Amino acid sequence: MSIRPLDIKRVTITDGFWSAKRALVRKEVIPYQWEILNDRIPEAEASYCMHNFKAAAALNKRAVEQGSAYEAPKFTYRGFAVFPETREDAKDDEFYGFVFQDSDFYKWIEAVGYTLATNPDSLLEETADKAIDIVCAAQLPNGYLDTYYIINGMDRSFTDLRDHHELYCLGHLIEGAVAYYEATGKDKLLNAAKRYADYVSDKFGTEEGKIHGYPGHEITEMALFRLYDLTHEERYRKLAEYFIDERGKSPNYFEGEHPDMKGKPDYYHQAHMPVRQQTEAVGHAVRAVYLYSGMADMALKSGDASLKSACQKLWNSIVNTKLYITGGIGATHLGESFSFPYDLPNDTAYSETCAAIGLVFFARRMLCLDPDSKYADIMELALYNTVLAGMALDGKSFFYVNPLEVIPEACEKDERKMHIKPVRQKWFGCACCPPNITRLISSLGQYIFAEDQNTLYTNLYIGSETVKNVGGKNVKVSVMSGLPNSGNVSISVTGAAGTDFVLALRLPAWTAGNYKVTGADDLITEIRNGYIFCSGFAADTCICLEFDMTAKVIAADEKVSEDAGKVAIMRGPVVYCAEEADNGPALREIRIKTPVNITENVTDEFGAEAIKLVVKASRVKMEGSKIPSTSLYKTFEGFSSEDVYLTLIPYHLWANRGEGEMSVYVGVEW
Ligand code: FUB
Ligand code: ZN
Repeated sequence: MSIRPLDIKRVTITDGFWSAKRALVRKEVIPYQWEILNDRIPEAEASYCMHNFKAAAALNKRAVEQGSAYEAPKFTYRGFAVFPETREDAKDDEFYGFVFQDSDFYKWIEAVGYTLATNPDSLLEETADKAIDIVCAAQLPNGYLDTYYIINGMDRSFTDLRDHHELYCLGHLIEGAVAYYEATGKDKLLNAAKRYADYVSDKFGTEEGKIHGYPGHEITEMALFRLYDLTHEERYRKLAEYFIDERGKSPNYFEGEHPDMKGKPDYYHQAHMPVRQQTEAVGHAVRAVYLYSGMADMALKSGDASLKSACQKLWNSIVNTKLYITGGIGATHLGESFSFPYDLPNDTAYSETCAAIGLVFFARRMLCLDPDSKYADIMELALYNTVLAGMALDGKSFFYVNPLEVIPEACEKDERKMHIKPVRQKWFGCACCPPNITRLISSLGQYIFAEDQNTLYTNLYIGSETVKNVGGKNVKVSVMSGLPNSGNVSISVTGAAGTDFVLALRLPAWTAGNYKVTGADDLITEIRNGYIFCSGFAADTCICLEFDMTAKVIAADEKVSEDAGKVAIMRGPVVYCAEEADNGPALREIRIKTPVNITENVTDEFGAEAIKLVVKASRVKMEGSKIPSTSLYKTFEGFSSEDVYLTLIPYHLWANRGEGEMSVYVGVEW
């Protein structure tokens, strides 16, 4: 049995918390990112994204004026990422940025699509249409569209699938084009995406004479399934399946391009073995969860049990051994990768924002493949913590890396921590994360509910409304939610009387079974797979759920050595952290007193109502004599301790009050 997400046009979000975030994305983030893509924010790193499309379009145009198809120069390798000294040094006809710079526009237009789907805006649409004209003008007559090779030389196109992201850019182009088409009905970008996908489908496959490779950075797989869903054109589904089935075959395709890889298992690209045999999440974390999302899509469409089983094992590998409490994944900056099981360092954590977003994609697909609330729990965890932490409250600066412990001086001076920024950045040369957050928040409507023929699943308790047709009758469901501050949720169901409508209400794992349901007495209820299934609606009904939001003290598994002797605090799905702004420096000295007594304080310090937590703690110092008195070491003679109150704030709000120490895990008194 499987379920499916709802089209975002069917979901109206009315939520207090999320509506404000979505309005921010619409009014501030999307316009800001458009300025960035056009290099019009001098104090932010330059993007060159639109510059590249314009450069490629100009080359194309010139060729047409000369009556010939554009012939790219012979390929010159200029580097994986090339930036001019200054913006003024940028040449009109050169490519700048990372090889995958095109994808930043594709993510942006995807976010614009979702936004227009729910909030029509003629000015934004006009800007987007003009941008699409530029992008389409860059496409070669044969359908190829990747400005890196169009500008630098087509003769090397598809010769470095491992690193050069042409198929990744196709994936993002498809995602953006489909979202824009579904919102506006305009198919110019969609046709460009289809033409590029057709070009790729002619070139790749198992047949003789075709390239037997697959994307070095996954996403194309899930994007092609999406294109198939829209167009029902078999070749897109086949190409996606081919990419998934081909990965990991021996010899590794990438060895042909990079002979130094011979004989080395290719964990980084998840190409170390065929995907159905993979059981441990390994390699580059974003690549991994994008692949697993594509695999789950394929399992959903094909009913392939071995693929479903691989997805479940990979899911378990992540959730049971490689997941930060914040919903972040990818512990090490070395290769932006998963580390070995239980290796979850706090102060060198990578936990890329894109990886948490990819985990949300994977979770939603797993939920559809294997309807169980455990997937929604993780989706919610990633959303309320790492994903939200990725963006500042004003929507104009971002985290790429999401550590769980920060000492600002260490980020500057310790080479092992230089990937960590103690404050959000206005943009990045490699800017994968900011527009990824934008597209996720603007598509939130896809994550709240899911359905099968008669059942509507509520997966995230986000205030919203939808209508489901059951046996020809429209059933309206409205959710009002106090999350993340309060656990009170009410769900009104109208029009269900006399239908076979079933409402499946998720029971979040964080309640640990402490919840109350009222208003469902006249219904037939059954608890299964982490949901209460309510049926037998005889009249309009309002069901109230009261989820226990008492803050909980959480300890990591003993195998996580980094967290030994420490605890973290969660309230509902929200993870808390201590900041220097509330507690002063040297957070390492603080020990929470047991039994832990937590007080909640409402604050509006962060622009909207939030809950701060306060716990009794002590600042513990080791006492002893130093000889000489300046010595780094002393003879240990015992502890001195001072009673303090430790204040904690939601992790997603950290670093909005300037630079300072932060820690999710805090020592606890034994
Ligand atoms: O390679 C494209 C994107 O850039 C990846 O997903 C991120 O991890 C960053 O490396
Ligand atoms: Zn990223």
